[in-house]
Amino acid sequence: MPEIAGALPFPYRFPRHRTALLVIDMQRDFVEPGGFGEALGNDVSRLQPAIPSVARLLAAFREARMPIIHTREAHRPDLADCPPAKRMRGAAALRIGDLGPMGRILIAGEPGNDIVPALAPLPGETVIDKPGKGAFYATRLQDVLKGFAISHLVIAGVTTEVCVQTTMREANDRGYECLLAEDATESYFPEFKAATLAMVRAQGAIVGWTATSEQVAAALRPDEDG
Ligand code: TIU
Repeated sequence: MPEIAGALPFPYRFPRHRTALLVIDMQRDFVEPGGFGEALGNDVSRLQPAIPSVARLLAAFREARMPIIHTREAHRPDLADCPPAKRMRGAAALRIGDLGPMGRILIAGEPGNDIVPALAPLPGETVIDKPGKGAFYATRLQDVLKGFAISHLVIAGVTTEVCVQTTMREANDRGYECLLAEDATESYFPEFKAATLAMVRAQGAIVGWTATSEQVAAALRPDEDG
């Protein structure tokens, strides 16, 4: 069974045929100017460093022919799946559903809601739209994972302490052995990213493990014990 000896807080072993890559919300809405992230007042350039690292994970999982699931935070055009509490919170420049430079903010099918071109899903990869922060809430994610007989998840994406951490905790409670790829996730707040990585692996991996994207990719190479 492949092992990431350098994973924290201790080595992570994963069965090759029961492990999937889960990429959270690598969308223009969060990563590019003019989307939801910037409307909330964030410096979206802070998320850019995750892109090449997520690309490294995608390449490794594609090469290994292991399942890849992409999520998008996306609401229906009629906003029926967007609680007013989510839409009206705070003093955003543009709210969910408003028209911005990349189309309507956080609405399925709009240009800004797409996954960034560098990380575009390939045919055969699963794409799941989610109305919440956690990817299990009100989605078919658990059914998809059951269909692939998945027990282990490598998790990447943005933002670390919002949609990524929520999803990782949801997955942990559902019995999945989760590893968060340290350099393939980013936050608008570096201190929140650091705190999230620390709290995930504290208390004997209370939520899961962390490792770099290169450590994950190295463990997937064909010369590794499979
Ligand atoms: N605002 C923020 O940090 N994140 C989100 O709203 N969604 C995700 O993390 N995808």
